[in-house]
Amino acid sequence: MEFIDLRSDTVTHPTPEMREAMATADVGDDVYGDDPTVNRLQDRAAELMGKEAALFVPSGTMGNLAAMLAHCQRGDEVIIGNKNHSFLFEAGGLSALGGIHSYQVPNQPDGSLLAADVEGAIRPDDPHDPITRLVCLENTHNRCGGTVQGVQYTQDIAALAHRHGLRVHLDGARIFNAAAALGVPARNLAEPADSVTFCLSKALCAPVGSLLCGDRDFVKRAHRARKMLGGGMRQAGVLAAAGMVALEKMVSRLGEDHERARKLATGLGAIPGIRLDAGTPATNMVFFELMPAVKTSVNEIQTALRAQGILVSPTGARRFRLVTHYWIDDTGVEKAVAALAKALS
Ligand code: TLP
Repeated sequence: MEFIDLRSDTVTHPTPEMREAMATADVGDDVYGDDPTVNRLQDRAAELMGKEAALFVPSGTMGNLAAMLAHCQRGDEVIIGNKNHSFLFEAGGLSALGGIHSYQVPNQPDGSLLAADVEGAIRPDDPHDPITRLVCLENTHNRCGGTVQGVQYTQDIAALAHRHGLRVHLDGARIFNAAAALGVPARNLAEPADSVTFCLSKALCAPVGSLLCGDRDFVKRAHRARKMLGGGMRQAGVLAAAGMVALEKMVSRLGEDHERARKLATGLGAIPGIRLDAGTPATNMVFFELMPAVKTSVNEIQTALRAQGILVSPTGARRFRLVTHYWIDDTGVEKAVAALAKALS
């Protein structure tokens, strides 16, 4: 059975054009810096983010961790949203592998951090305290609903951090979705941050890979961190080739996913028992909750949908996140709405 897979935009298969590019890619040993396709991808990524340099890494998780290792020493502290992906879902790598302490401040419902919370979290120069080194932002903000942080917000938080001698890392796994929603170039969102990670393997359909971008010195340190984490790859040009197609062909169509997410939300919002999150969808994610009157559990709903060819995953005891992407068309949206209506009837 062909599934309509709404669990994430990470489930996207490479497009036929990507497979073709992968099959014919020029390759070399990237640990020697010899892979021409990886080098091209890194140059293009740096250009798109308005940074001096970029590093190809296997995953968003590794990109974020390599960034933290490059910015921080053991015992340093990062200020991070309590719903940020790096804090919630990256297996605690910053503490476990980096020896980095985290100071969590609350994400507001729109995913932003309050400037006052960030400022209040900065440690005094006191031997009792860890040294605050870094502020971590996320855009779009996954757990807060795929929400979008504006350019002004990013500039304001970065200016505050820089005033205090701190650096800023942006987890821009879906920065192109944020840019599409705002109608601005992604580099405007990346510019205020000292480093940015973005992913090729989410809404952009590449099978593997993320880019970590920043100035040359930063990327040199991140390169060592990547090696330490086992992320040095050899003929990675076969992956980078798909990444090039992702950047050249897939970025400009992200608005279609946002439009389908809106259609999906409209359909779901009309089903008795479903309460959409306020403002959803901001981009390609639709979040909703089951109303108290619904006695069917999220797991039962998941199973019932699977039997109808629809894959979803709960994000809480009563909550779901549905994500649109390249492989979800209008018929897929209609079928998903009909299947949920049936599961809840
Ligand atoms: N997000 C995934 C996973 O949590 C399963 C998803 O389905 O949304 N930053 C952000 C904002 C992310 O959403 C993710 C992945 C990552 C980092 C990590 O990227 P990977 O999975 O490539 O390590």
